[in-house]
Amino acid sequence: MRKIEIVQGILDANEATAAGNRAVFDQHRCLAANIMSAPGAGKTSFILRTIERLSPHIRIGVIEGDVVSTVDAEKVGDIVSAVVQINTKGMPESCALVADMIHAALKRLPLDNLDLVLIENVGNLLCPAEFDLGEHLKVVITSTPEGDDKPLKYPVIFAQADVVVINKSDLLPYVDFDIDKFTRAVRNLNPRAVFFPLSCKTGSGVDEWVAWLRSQQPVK
Ligand SMILES: Nc1nc2c(ncn2[C@@H]2O[C@H](COP(=O)(O)OP(=O)(O)O)[C@@H](O)[C@H]2O)c(=O)[nH]1
Ligand SMILES: [Mg+2]
Repeated sequence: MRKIEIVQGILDANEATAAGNRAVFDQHRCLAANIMSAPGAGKTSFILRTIERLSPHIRIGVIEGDVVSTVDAEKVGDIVSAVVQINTKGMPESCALVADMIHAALKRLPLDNLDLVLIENVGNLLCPAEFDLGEHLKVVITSTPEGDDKPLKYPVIFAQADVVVINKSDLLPYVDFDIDKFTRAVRNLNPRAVFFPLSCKTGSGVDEWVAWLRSQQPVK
């Protein structure tokens, strides 16, 4: 009983900080997207493609979460200047970003001059589902080589998603991934998610995602 109270306390504190973060994003009319997936599904590639299509018309900042290393932040830093790296190793929650980390990162981003903040969460389909960061959009990426059963194994994250990206569509001829089966499994958990099958490698399908994202942008 006591343990449950403690866990609930952590989640309540996270909710409060997340609400504060959301208020800061709203105040700056800045759209925030939390990008989640298993390691290697294509979060960094997706962020790079999105920046490539929207910048400089949409001014983009990036928060890069990783357990260790600055590899992704360096890649993103080549094409965008507002990048903050968070390494979660040694922090109380190392398997996901939490609202406190975003609160600290926001102080280091020029929010007055940004329209969109993309947050790359730690590669994991379990922990990130537990922590609201104060984002407006939860984007869950699955990639075709992972198989089409992931919504059955990790229902919480798919149930929360506003956007489900099916990445690596270029590999569909080579892997067993049934898009209809996958879509049905997500729909059973979540009737409102928007789907974008695409390939960050070839760029196919990226325009549809970017057009939708632009439609979500608050007017400055
Ligand atoms: N074939 C193919 N490979 C991709 C695609 N998107 C990403 N990759 C590759 O998948 C690997 C992991 O991508 P990355 O963006 O680092 O994934 P992350 O760990 O989720 O950030 C890299 O080798 C990418 O080049 C895609 O659409 N098709
Ligand atoms: Mg990455």
